[in-house]
Amino acid sequence: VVGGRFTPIESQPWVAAIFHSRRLLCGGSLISPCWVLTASHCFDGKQLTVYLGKSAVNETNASKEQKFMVEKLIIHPKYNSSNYNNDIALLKIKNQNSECAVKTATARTVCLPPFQTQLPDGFQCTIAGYGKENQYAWSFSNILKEGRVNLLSQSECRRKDYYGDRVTSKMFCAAHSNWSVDSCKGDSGGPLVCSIADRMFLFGIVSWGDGCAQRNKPGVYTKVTSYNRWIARNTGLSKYTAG
Ligand code: 4AZ
Repeated sequence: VVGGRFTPIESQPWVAAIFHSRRLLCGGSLISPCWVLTASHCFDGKQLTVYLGKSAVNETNASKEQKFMVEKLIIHPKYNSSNYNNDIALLKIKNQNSECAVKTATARTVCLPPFQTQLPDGFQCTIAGYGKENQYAWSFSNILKEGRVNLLSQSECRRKDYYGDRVTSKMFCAAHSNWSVDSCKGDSGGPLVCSIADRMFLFGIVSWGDGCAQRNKPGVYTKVTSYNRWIARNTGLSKYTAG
């Protein structure tokens, strides 16, 4: 995350850190005890480890974190790796005792918004992740960060000087009013959450953008409200879950 601030995992306890070997690969969000929602473009079928409750990437706090392997990886069948359309994937997680996540102060589920819920343009939401703190950084952030961004209208984001028709109806854009806050490399797969009536709902999955925190180049997010039925069908969860 560019801009924003460091945050304890307790503030974003649905955040999952997805590792390949010892390296951070992507973020994700816990949507039920056994399921993490993330981005398709993160994967090429390697062996993955998922952590919940991680405030710092290179520190292990056994009393706070939970470690899982991936029992099942479901990439959206219409994922298009050339334009990142349908950039959404589900990970079924289990630990060494074949158990799913346990709700604690550092790990809990996030709500899925009802199908096709539309928030107003300009609505303020929060992104979180362990990704780069600026576009040119050599490494990811060690500490989890969060930042506030505002939802942009589809028409603004499809302007020629923004992204034109690279932004599909299954994507939306979000940015800070002065372009100082954005998701960045390493945040992919992680959450954009919006608070409604004091509940946090997962509206977006960090997907792509031209660089990070660049003028007229907002972050682009997978529109989670287009996928309720796909998520329900593949997880057996009802249409949406309450955290
Ligand atoms: C990336 O490379 C990436 N500024 C993620 C998010 C954004 C740009 C790039 C949005 O994973």
